[in-house]
Amino acid sequence: MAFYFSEASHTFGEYLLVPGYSSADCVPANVSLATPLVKFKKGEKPKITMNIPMTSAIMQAVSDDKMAIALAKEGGVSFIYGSQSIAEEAAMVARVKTYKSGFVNSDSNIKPTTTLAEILALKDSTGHSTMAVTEDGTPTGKLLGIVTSRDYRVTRMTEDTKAEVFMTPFSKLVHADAHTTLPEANDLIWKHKLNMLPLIDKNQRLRYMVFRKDYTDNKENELEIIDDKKRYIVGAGINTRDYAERVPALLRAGADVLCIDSSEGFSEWQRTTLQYIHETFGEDVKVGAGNVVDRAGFRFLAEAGADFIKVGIGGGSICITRETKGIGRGQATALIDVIKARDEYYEETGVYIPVCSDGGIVHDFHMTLALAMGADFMMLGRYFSRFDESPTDKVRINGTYLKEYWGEGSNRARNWQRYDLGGDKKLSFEEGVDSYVPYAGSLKDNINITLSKLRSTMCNCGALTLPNFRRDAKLTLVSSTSIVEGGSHDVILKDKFSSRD
Ligand code: RVP
Repeated sequence: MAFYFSEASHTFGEYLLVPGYSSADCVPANVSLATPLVKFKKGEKPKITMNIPMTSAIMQAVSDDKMAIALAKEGGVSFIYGSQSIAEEAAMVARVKTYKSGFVNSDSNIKPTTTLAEILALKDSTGHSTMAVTEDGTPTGKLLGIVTSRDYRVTRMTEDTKAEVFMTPFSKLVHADAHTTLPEANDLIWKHKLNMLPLIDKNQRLRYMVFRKDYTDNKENELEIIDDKKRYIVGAGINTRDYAERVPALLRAGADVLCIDSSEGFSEWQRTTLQYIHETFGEDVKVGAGNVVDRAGFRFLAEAGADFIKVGIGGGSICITRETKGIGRGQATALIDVIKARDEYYEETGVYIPVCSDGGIVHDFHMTLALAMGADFMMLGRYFSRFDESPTDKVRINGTYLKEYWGEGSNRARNWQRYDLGGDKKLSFEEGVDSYVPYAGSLKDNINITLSKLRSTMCNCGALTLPNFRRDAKLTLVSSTSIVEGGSHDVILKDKFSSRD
């Protein structure tokens, strides 16, 4: 006879936290959200610690190099999507690792012969008014001058006027050597009252631009996570088919951590992949695995050598696996079960394997509940897809700005490796949808709000660190009537679009 779990499976929305005692030092400013990304032995430190408990999903619509840089600046880690060629994925990783905060690679470049009409069109498409005039029009060509919107007057000049007529020529530019540090560049910007300082090499070729407007941004990333060479930390998704080629390419590009991206991880393919990577490249190469939804799945991946384990099947916002295949488990119940297994494993072996709650976060408080239930961090798709930094298009429909967001199991992504059960190399049926999400602005602004809610709730529960939060949290299941009581009720809302995030 089949096995039946004694308890129904629940989602985050069915739980609430009951506050605990808060002492006077229990204020949001004292809260640390530091959390391990990869496994470690009792008494030792993990190889990678994040400063916030957030990773961005291994998805085409979520995690590219731009997202990875923005999230690393705030203290979390992106996993670059693996459903692209090995060369393209490695190039994205390399772009994160070579990125220098505050040093911008010029994206608006023109030649001396570029006309005013072309300059105006370029400004419209990039949104940037500062343009480098280089000999060959490339971002690293010989710098001959700069054009900004202060150099031309559209009403007084004909559209065929060439840049060389009105640009600020190189002879009049304040510039600096390519090896200038950020503080030195900022000093020059202040001293000469510049908006932008070009950095050039010994052959006068443009290397970077440092902007005055970025000055505050460069100073504000207290939680950023960097490696020992001061480069941003980045993760990358892999699959259980082409790992022998993909993994070395990603490691060469500088990936700090890998994750097997699969809808269901309790499989021989995951064990083979983990063992191959650890035997070939050593235990120092860190690889997460998943997804699982119960104790048995956790034990299996722990014993196979996973460096962190992801929990969640069918709870993703774009995921239709439960409807299509009838597999999965309520995210909260799955997480609680796996957390018990993690703690048991730690007791037995002295090895702590971080657990990631992947998918199904709808409101900010769901993250707080996942952490209270014991998750070390979350992986989020929909949440990040709404921001400026996600790779997808922003579209305006009926006066509202939306961003596109599609599942890796949708026909659009065609990430068959994620659902691979050893058969044909194709997606036999869809397990994800193609959708829109409301556009929400910048990652930084949104994360700040989310994390301030999290810190505030932790203080209500008397916890200043995540380990203490999960140790002391008191959680209660709520009835459907008390869920109604939890929202505004029995009043007529003035603003029917009030946000509940
Ligand atoms: P969400 O944050 O709820 O949007 O969920 C994101 C998660 O959904 C991903 O991290 C992944 O585990 C899962 N996913 C991605 N694609 C699909 C699909 O097409 N079914 N599911």
